[in-house]
Amino acid sequence: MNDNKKPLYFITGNDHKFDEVYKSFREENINFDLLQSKIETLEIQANTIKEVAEFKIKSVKEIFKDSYFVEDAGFFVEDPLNGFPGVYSSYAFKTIGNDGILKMIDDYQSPRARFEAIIALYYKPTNSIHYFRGEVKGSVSKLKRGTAGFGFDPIFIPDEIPNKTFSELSTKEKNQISHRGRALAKLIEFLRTQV
Ligand code: ITT
Repeated sequence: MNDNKKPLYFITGNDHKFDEVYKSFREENINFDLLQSKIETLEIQANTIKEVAEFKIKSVKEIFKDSYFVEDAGFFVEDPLNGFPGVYSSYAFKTIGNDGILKMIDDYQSPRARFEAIIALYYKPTNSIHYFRGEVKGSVSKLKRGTAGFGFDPIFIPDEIPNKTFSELSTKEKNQISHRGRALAKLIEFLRTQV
């Protein structure tokens, strides 16, 4: 850790998420050192990912003396699944996985989906919570394609790069257009203005 930089903790048990955020972070010239924490947070079942993130960040308030953030994300198949799995993404991925989602969509002509991410930051200098949202819209591939990334990446085709799934992009390419990358850009902009 660079001594001149302040620690900033990203609390996540998901190493893929941390890796994506870390790669974006290290390209930015900001005065924070990003560290991963796998401390247990309380994860509630709620109607929006913002509520999940809000509960999570408040549940570890007394533990950190430095600033920290959590990030909650969801995969929403708007058409034809009316937003499923959304807030149930983690559970749906573990149980039915990408194959299960593809089976539910079946031969539907042009399925539409989006990823949404909410970063909740607990900023210690002012003892305040800040939220940063990111979204990416696209379609669902007929088959799983690609080997990079994680979760629903092999079946999501972003509108910005309509011939590739997220799993066929490098981390850098994914970060430029992804829900997480977009939320992170807003967090970084905020942190820049604070130092
Ligand atoms: P945390 O410890 O940070 O909570 P998590 O894996 O539980 O990690 P989320 O609840 O934020 O993460 O995400 C729910 C699920 O949504 C996750 O398990 C993935 O299956 C999926 N997901 C989230 N972001 C994704 C991405 O960028 N690409 C593909 N799938 C993603």
